[in-house]
Amino acid sequence: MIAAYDRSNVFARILRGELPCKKVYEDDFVLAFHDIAPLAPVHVLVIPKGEYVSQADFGAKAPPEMIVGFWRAVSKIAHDLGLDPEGYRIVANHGPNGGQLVFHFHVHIFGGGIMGHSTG
Ligand code: IU
Repeated sequence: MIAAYDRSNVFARILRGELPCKKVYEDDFVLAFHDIAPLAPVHVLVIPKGEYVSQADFGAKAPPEMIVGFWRAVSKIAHDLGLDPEGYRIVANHGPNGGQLVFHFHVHIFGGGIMGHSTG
């Protein structure tokens, strides 16, 4: 069961500047920062600047310019991190069964090594 957006979630607090992060990139649409517990040599989280619980919520409710801006930023960040030539993985966990722990939509960028094919 995915609850309504909770403004006290940790990524909302990072967006409001109430908690620190190791920032990688920011523009009008997104904030990107290093994951606090990296699962790959490069593990960056990209979050939209808006109140979206999950990828489904984001797709359903975000204005088209936000959706385009978000995904272009994901590509730019991966490129700027130098991940393009060898490749990388993007993951969005949706809901409890998907392993989502923080209920502010985010994409994981994993890179810097060969990713396995396990679903975890
Ligand atoms: P998930 O897709 O919701 O499971 O991913 C949440 C991620 O947020 C996970 O990889 C955590 O290590 C990460 N994270 C973080 O970077 N900073 C925090 O303060 C917290 C979680 I709480």
